[in-house]
Amino acid sequence: MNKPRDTQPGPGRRFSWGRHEPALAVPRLLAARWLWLAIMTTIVVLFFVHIPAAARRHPLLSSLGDQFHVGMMAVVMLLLYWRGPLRGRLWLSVAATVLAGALVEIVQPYFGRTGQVKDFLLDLVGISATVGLILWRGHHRRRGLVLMVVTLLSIPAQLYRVPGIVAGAYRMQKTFPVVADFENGLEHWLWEKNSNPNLVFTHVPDGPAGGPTTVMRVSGGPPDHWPGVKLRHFPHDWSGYRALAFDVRVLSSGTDTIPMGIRLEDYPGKRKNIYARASFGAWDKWHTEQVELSGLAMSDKSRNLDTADMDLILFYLPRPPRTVVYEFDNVRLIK
Ligand SMILES: [Ca+2]
Repeated sequence: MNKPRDTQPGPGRRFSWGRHEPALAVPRLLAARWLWLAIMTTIVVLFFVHIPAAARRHPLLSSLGDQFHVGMMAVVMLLLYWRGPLRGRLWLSVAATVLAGALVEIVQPYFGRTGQVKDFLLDLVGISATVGLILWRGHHRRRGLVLMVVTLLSIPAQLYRVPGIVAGAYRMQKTFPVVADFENGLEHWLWEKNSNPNLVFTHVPDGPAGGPTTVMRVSGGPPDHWPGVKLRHFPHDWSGYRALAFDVRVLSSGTDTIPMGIRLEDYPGKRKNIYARASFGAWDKWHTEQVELSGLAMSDKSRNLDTADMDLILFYLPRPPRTVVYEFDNVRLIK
């Protein structure tokens, strides 16, 4: 019979490098150097591999995907703190992990991924939570627990929209090629503000067909340059359709035509920050606008919009001189 083993990891005599003992006990498993290397390598690879189209188009995975940064950077931070030249040195481990997180975002575009400040901020959430854990469990400082809890609370704040987005995206798959008619509360979760407009979904007695219906009402004005609304999580393949159509009107006393814009992004253009753009006008009566999709050139003129791999629709007011209130209804693709 084996003697019962101490489940607490002992002081790190088995490690040869570094005089500093991690205050947070090293899991026994990590005594195996190959495992440390394997976990670290896996994480590095995950930051740079191409995300399969099925995953990035999946409403749940694409919404949760960013949050992987939190967990992965927390693990990187722990690995650096537990083993290697920074072993036991909390603040040097923090500095190295922050630097690594920044480098990942800088290098990612060369691997066909998108470097984003948002991802780096999520890295900081993971690192900060880990610092809290080490201060709390390792150094027995209660403020470590506070730091960890407060940091982790920012995650539900980012995730509260996810169930609505997932439900809305699944519903849109059924109504497609109608992208939005605003008649079901679920699709309201899918629209996001661009710049800082006021956005409501409201019932009007005089919709595009003359009768009552629910529409999306947006108001934006100075000092915002591109106040508008954007939509993701729709079915990505528009290649069978000729145009994107929508009903639009402006709520104002005048009869001026208000210049408006639509920006369409395909997935391949994201990392180069290129997109297709079209202009249209709106006035105080409902009318149907159609944006022809074929031959719509990207902003750098390198190619046309890839309608088989669409990622984003953005309606906006280009540098409005005053506040404008406008309404949309029946956003749909037509053949
Ligand atoms: Ca409607």
